[in-house]
Amino acid sequence: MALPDAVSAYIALGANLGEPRARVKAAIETLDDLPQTRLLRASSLYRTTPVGIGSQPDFINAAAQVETRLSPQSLLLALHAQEAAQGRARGVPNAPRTLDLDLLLYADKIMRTPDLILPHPRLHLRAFVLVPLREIAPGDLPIFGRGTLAAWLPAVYAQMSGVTRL
Ligand code: PH2
Ligand code: MG
Ligand code: MG
Repeated sequence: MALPDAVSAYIALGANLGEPRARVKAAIETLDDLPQTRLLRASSLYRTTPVGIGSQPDFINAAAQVETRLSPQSLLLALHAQEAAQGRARGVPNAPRTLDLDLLLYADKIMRTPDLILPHPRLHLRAFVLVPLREIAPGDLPIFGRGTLAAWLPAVYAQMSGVTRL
C-alpha cells in the first residue's frame, strides 16, 4: 500500500435526491481528498429500487475501497462532513438524501459503539450494497463472522431485479 500503515476500508455511496448521479460521482472523487486517505477502487454506478423505506425515488448506489490511516471514528466523521458539504440534511431517518456515505468494512475490525457498528449491520442484506461491492472486492472477502461476500449474494437474489448497472 502506498500509505505506510494504512488499512483498507470499504464505503457504500447512495443518493436519491437532487442530481444523484453527479453527487455520487463527485463523492467518489472526494474520497481521495480526505486526510490520510487514498481512493483505491470505485465500482460502476447502479440505479436501484429503494429497499425498506417505502415509496421514494430510485437511488444511485456505488461502492468504493480506500486505504486510510484515519481511525474508524475519524473516517466516519470525515464521511459525515462530506455528506454535509454535499447538502445532506440529517434528522429524519430514511428521508430521501442527497448523499449517504456508509462505512461498510474497516480492515478486519469488529466493533459496536452508539455511532458506528462494523461491519455495517445491514450490508449482507442489501443487493444495492453487495452487488457494487462484489465488483471491486474479491468474492472471498470475509464479512466478519458472517461468511464471505460471495456466500451472501444468493441471500439477496430477490432484490437483484432492482439493481441496474449504469
Ligand atoms: N439506503 C437506505 C435504505 N434503502 N435503498 C436503496 N436502493 N439504496 C440505498 O442507498 C438505500 C436504500 C438507508 O441508508
Ligand atoms: Mg445508508
Ligand atoms: Mg448512512
